Amino acid sequence: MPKPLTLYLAAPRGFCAGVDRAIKIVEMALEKWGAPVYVRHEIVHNKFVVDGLRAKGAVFVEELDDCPADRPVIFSAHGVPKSVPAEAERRAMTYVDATCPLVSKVHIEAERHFQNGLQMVMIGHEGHPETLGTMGQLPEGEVLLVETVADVARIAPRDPERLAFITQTTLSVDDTAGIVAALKARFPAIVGPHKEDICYATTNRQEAVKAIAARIDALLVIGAPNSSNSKRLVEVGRAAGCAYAQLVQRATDIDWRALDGIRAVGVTAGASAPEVLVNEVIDAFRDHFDVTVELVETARERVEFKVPRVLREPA
Ligand code: 2E4
Ligand code: SF4
Repeated sequence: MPKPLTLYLAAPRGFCAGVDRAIKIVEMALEKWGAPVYVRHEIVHNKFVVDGLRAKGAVFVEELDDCPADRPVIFSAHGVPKSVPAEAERRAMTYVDATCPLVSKVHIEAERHFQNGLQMVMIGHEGHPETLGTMGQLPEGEVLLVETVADVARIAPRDPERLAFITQTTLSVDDTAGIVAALKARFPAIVGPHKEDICYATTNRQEAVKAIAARIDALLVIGAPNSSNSKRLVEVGRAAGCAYAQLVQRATDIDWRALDGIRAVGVTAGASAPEVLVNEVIDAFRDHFDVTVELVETARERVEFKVPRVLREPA
């Protein structure tokens, strides 16, 4: 007899409005221009999504240099440095920017502070495409990157009185609050957003994990190892007291021996993870346990973003 297990399913989870839009952009570009359509960087950080679009004729590359000038190219949801569209224009390429509007909002913020003569501190993860894209909105040296509270003590701004901060959209809400507090303590004149630039989807997915953390013996986050927002959900689960919290790309990644004897499991998915993989994981649990699914919904999301006009017009 399989043992009883309560599976707490977090909501919201999975695709956000920016991911929905980015995937739609690639699909609509393929319909409009036919294959191949080039995509600079994984459109979103999910192998399943990328493989699906590749099968329809999308070609994923890391740099614009790897794209021929006579085929359309799409920039990923994470955003690109200003040099990328500039180079596409120089080469007279057709391009569509799938940067999430909430990432673009941060780009505009950075530009505005720069125009006002402020140097920027960005809270983000070094090397992440969103961080590279946001820092790349301003000239070299205008954005100082901090990843931790300890980094705040290390930076050497030009003028501590003329500083602003911006953040990556997918950070841990709680860790970021600590970094913002350290910035304000060291640079009382620093200006910034009301709290940070973490988006609604990141915030809501972390809140949902916190709501289930106390009830579960294990947490599985469906998402890719390069997905920042998904990795943050694992950390949030651990910080909220769930000792066993793991990132899994799909059901085959689940370590069933580690889950032996559990009575309650939490399941969520990062903003780039499709719901089919959530269903696959739930079905896998049904093969091992007598499962009761309980939905734990902490927010309802109604955000939708339009695709760029060029894709809404006939070819
Ligand atoms: C763009 C901005 O940034 P992250 O690594 O979490 O990206 P991922 O593709 O996993 O999620 C979608 C996304 C895209 C989130 N923020
Ligand atoms: Fe946009 Fe937030 Fe989704 Fe990122 S996680 S794509 S910022 S809505």
